[in-house]
Amino acid sequence: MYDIWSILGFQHELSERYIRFRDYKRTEPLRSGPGEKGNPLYLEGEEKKLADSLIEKEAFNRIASDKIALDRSLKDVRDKRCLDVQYPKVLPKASVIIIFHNEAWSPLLRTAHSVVNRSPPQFLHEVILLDDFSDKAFLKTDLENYITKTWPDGIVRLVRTKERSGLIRAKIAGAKAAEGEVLIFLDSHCEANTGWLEPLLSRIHEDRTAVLCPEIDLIDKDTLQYTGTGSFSVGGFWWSLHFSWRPMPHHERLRRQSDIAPIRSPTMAGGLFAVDRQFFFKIGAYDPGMDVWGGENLELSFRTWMCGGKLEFIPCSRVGHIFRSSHPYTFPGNKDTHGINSMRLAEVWMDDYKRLFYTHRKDLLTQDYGNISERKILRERLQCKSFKWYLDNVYPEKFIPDENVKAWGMVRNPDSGICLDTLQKDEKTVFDMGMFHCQSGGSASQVISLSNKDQLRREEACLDAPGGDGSRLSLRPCTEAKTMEWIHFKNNGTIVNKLTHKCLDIGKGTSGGYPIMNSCNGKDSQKWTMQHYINL
Ligand code: LR7
Ligand code: MN
Repeated sequence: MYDIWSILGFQHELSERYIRFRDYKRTEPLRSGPGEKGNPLYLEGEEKKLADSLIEKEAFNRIASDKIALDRSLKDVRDKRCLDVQYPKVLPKASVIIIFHNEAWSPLLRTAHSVVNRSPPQFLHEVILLDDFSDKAFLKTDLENYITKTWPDGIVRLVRTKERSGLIRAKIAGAKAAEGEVLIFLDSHCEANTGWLEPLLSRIHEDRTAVLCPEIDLIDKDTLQYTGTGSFSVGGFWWSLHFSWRPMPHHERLRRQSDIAPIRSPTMAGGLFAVDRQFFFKIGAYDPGMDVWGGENLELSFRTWMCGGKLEFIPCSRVGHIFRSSHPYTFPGNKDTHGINSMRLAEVWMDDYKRLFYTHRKDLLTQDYGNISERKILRERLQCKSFKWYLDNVYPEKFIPDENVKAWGMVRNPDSGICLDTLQKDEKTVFDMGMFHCQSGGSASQVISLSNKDQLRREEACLDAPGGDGSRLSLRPCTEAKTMEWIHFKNNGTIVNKLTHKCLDIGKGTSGGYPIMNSCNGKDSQKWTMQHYINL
């Protein structure tokens, strides 16, 4: 339990600066204090009360965060094999762009400190704090003074937008202000961990078309505990155009030569990534017509793959992010910016597949998404590939509800006018299937496909019915189980489980009906139609 610098008698303050300019493989400062080594901080008494009273407004525990050193130490959570990797001595330099709007003091500055302290100085061109028109008083002169006092060498600089731009235009502004060869974007509540920078830069050095995400570790919003992600998931998407995490697919496991090799991913979460500056602008930066929050992450992901780049997660690069419970800032005009931004993305990049987005977001059809001609010209000019190419080559596991299926749409019992319905439950959990009045306008939670593999499924989950008479059906991750296979007889309307030979039926409870399994009896409650028949 010692580090070489304390043995040599350096004060920590001093030794950190010294090491910063000499040896970037420095050890973490040896300190004990709240939150050090990424440990959790539990508040008590009055402090806890105060923290609880603020949590709704701030969407994380600001009191705990404020008690933790702005340059706290972290545990090195990397795979041990990362320590043996030799990176080139000469690498392109990075501009790290931290965008923020009304961010709390301690997370913002902890992000900046973590970047400066854990980046080899020869590879760090600058850190840009890009203020998207915050109005909190402490983000004015107090912040300016803190920056000049703390980093007199000017490595950290503040750039402010002249109006509220939203995070997408703020990122464009940051990229324009940056001078480094490589751009690295971070949210304003992150902590870069040991060795985070070199693997990103060296991969870009190798391939200028690679857009790279660090592995995103978890900083707990209540205790600020830093926990390494162990999952090495990849990014996907829902047809509603929300980002999702999914397990690394089998073909990618096979392709990779080592457990610490880059992981190809169809999409990124959006906030934390590195990209060659020239390549970023070449493929169209971001769509400046997108407002406030949402959609730009999938837009950049699709565009990167379709226009000649690639998207990868880098296991040896680790950055933590505070996952907050809500957005602690306003949405001017109260617009559904995710929805409207996603329309722009669907219209420009998804070709015919935009139909599946609108199937899930019928409510948006009347919305005005503005002018997209510039983005269409961009796609034309870059000669980007089709969305079908993307699905076939980059995301072949993605289930397409109306392709390679026997039938799809609402599963309706004509007698009662009731349809199978997930009741909007989270498809990543296991739950009992529900039912509801059929929504003629279309509701995503009623869109079910009978696939060519005879599974009755939603996007990610399948109907499973192993039980006997009166048992309920569950929606759970699709497997090869026979209890997940079904035959739909169009002539008599029955939907029969292949293993149990029971029929889909309607049970009655105190709070309405729900689907159950029963011995087939020819009654009206066992007759079903599917909305669209393709091949049955
Ligand atoms: O108007 C705004 N202006 C801003 O500058 C609104 C926000 N911001 C800043 C804000 O201060 C923050 O630093 O933008 C950043 C992102 O906002 P968050 O933290 O509220 O977003 P998020 O973490 O909930 O959202 C994720 O999805 C967004 C979609 O638009 C962005 O891509 C975020 O960057 C992204 N964050 C991540 O991917 C972090 C890792 C999450 C995971 C997994
Ligand atoms: Mn964030």
